Amino acid sequence: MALLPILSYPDPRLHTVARPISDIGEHHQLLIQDMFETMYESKGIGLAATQVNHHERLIVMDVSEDASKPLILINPRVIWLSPERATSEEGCLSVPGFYDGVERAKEISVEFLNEKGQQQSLLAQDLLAICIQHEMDHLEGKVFVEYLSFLKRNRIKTKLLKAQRELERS
Ligand code: QAP
Ligand code: CO
Repeated sequence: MALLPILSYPDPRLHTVARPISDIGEHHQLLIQDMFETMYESKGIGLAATQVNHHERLIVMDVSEDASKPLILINPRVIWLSPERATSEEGCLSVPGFYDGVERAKEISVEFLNEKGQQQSLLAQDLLAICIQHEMDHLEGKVFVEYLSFLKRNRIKTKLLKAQRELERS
């Protein structure tokens, strides 16, 4: 097991479109374990492979309070989005310390493969539905700050770049 470095916005690699996984191999099982360890250690509820600079269509998440409901989504596909939408406060392990409201579908139905390569489907609501949409955006190279105004996004970009420069100097 290992903690993986997480790419921080505005790293251009976060805008990579991930490729589908055609064969789930041993290295994917290792990557999944490392992604869970990294996510739990950082107190996250979702992590896309993109965020650890691995550009395949793989997401790990766990929206439970006690790290008891790990969920692995490989090659997820949206089947249905509810017309009903809601705004909720989002954050991102790649945008540490910043949170803002994003409007998304309240419910989502997705199809995906689990870690054994078995086809699964899931109808999700509320936080899980939001998290799936947020993480699927990462696989398309999209970060939640792209839904915010130019002004807000630039403020976040500048602050994160400054924080990263200060880390490099120390
Ligand atoms: C995406 O985000 C999400 O800034 C997952 O300092 C977030 O796990 C979906 C985190 C909210 C739906 C609602 C962020 C941890 C974790 C931070 C995360 C931080 C420490 C974010
Ligand atoms: Co994120």
